[in-house]
Amino acid sequence: MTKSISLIQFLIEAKRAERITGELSLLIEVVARACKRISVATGKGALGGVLGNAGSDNVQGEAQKKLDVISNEILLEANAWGGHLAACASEEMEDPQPIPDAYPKGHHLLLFDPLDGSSNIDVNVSVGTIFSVLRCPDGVTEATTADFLQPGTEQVAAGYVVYGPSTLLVLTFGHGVSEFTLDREIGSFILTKRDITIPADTGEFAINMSNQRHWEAPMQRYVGELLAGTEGPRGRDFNMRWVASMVADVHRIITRGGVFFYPLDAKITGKGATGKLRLMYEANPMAFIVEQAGGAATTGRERIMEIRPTGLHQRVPVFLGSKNEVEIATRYHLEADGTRG
Ligand code: P6P
Repeated sequence: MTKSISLIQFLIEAKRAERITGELSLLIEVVARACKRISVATGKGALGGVLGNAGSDNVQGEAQKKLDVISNEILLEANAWGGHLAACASEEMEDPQPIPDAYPKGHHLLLFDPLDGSSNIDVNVSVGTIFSVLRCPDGVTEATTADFLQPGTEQVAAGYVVYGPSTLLVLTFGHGVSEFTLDREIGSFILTKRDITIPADTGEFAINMSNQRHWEAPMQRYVGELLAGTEGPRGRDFNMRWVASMVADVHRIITRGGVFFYPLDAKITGKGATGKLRLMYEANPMAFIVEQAGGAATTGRERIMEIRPTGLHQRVPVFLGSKNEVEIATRYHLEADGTRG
């Protein structure tokens, strides 16, 4: 039987190989430990008295689930005292939270969606935590929102934990993508896949079809061709999946390929918004992971990781997954804009 490698051993080896710093390896270990606690909380369901709404709204005016608030608190408390962070930012908090003065500050900024897909909690569908790590600008001890507004190419690590039939951590720090499975008997994340790659082609797409009548013309064209199957220009049939939990949909793509879309639509632009999903703690970390696995991630018009952020909770369209499909859908949008021959 091959010797199992725990997350902490994997991180120590990466530090020894100078692929990450000691501070970053501590940060990742602390986040993973916090996610073990979130896994326990979500796993209790009704027995834990943690289902339903918290009675408050997040910064986007969305009703917060009790587990949104609990998960956010778990991540903040776990990261407060280790000396690896200057500040945290979260979907659940309007402004960044600095590390308390009682504790030493580190050189990293941590952003997270503590419980993405939480609308699925009450119907027992997989949810997850998404996190992104940036360097705190040199000389900054009291990080402000402006210090977080770095493009996705500046990320030094990104990951997600999916709380499904098993609890899985998928992680990159720019040297490929690895998957760890939580062994509940020993309480450790154990390496179960390394150097994950996404096939360039796929026969499976993920999109919320109920928005079809609101999509832009190039999105109508692209999805119409997939639905036309063997009788259409693509000459093959496609399958569709939509969990409505980004972490679960992205993990399926990381595992077997596929392409995920949350495009602009008239409902979104009608509200004056620039997308549904958040750039800093959903799109950027997922884009980093997908690109490190050989996939692609655009807004339909530009590479997600090259966007220069203008706001901590900025929203963007997301096209990500199997490279060749992302490129076709993106090309249709650029052709429609007249910016690509
Ligand atoms: P819709 C969950 O609320 C989320 O932010 C993502 O996890 C998910 O992909 C998307 O929204 C689902 O949106 O409009 O299908 O409910």
